[in-house]
Amino acid sequence: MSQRTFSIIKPDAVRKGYTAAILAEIEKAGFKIVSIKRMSISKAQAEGFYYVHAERGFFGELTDFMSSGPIFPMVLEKDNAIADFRTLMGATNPANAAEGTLRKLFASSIGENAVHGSDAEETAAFEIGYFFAGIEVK
Ligand code: RTP
Ligand code: MG
Repeated sequence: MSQRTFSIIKPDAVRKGYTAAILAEIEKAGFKIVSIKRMSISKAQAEGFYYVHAERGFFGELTDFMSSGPIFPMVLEKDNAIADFRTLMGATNPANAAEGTLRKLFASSIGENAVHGSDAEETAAFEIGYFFAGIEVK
């Protein structure tokens, strides 16, 4: 059944000029790009997005990084989009990511790992609503 997920091209990948190459892989894998924009977020906005990780040791580093430069948040659609995008993205640490995955191709470290993808239906709904107004994702 058709499903939506939320993704971000993170600041490291944007800085390195990988945006178009990542979007090409996403489309090649069968995802429809429903909505996308370029923006920068503040540290407080990054903290709100990653609030589930607030108690983790890497939270400061993660939110500094996510607010360090432009990002491309986007909404993607396909059958089984949430799980299939996690597969396309690869393991959190690119050293463990499978061949052909976005993190294997474009990420450099566990902290600077090129892309985000929602991990469940509830998080996808929260994350889409965090970045996009309803009228942008019709
Ligand atoms: P994401 O939420 O960004 O899609 O990544 P994920 O599900 O694969 O990983 P998650 O456990 O949700 O962690 C969120 C992001 O925090 C950074 N991280 N750093 N230094 C560390 O040990 C560490 N662990 C996680 C990563 O950038 C990860 O994507
Ligand atoms: Mg996550």
